[in-house]
Amino acid sequence: MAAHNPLSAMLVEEAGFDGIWASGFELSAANGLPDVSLVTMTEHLSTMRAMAERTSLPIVADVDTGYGNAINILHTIEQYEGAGAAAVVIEDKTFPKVTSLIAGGRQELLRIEEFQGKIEAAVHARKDPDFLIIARDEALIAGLGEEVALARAGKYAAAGADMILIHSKQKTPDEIESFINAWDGPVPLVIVPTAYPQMTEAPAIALKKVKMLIYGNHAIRASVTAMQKVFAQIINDGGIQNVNAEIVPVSEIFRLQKMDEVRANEERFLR
Ligand code: SPV
Ligand code: MG
Repeated sequence: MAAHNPLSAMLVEEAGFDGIWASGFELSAANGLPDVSLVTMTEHLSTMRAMAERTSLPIVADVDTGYGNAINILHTIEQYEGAGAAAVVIEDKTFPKVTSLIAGGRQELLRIEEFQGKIEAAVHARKDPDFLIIARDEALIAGLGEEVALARAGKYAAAGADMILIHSKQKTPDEIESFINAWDGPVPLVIVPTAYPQMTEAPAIALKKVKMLIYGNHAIRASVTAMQKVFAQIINDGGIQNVNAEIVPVSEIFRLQKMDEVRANEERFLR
């Protein structure tokens, strides 16, 4: 499940998900910005590190295009692995990228050889062999068709990617199902079913080759829904007298902040 700050990451963990997606889209939106390579590596990395400090779940870091070329990737991997990520997803777009789900987006892909070099650099740079390098194939997003998507995915696996994230913005699962069925490469697949939510976990797993589903933006969308609703009610009511039923009590925030520990520590250490 996506998260954009430590609190949302903590809620992901409490809800029972088994991993956190440190989403570039969510962090961009949380900063009031479009997801077009405006958030810097420093900003994303520090958010990711703060999430890792507050949760114990594995974090899959969305590093967009990797913040540069293969040389920059060497540094990116060192930094993200050092900050506690369990995996990175690197996408095969040119920098600056354009968010994938936008209709009519300008989607330019990197030369295959150059992206292979980036994946090879990422594999070379990791210290722990369990740190996953996930190559993100945007050929379907760019409208290049299944044949190109399969060819690119095969080359990325050959370059050493541990998994292939195949993204689609079709409103039905047909395109992704067809890719999954045609994929006979040596590594498993990751999907992001935002545009085709009919593809739930059971049918995705039944297709055998999918080993990870990413819910890409549901934390930020849930937050926006909640804030829009409650803010409108306060404006309409001319006060906060009716919203308590709609929102958690302050005590719930204290619980998440671990104020009980602060109390205990006060008793123990403050003299
Ligand atoms: C993100 O959440 O930042 C993603 C997924 O990369 S998507 O926005 O669907 O491209
Ligand atoms: Mg992203």
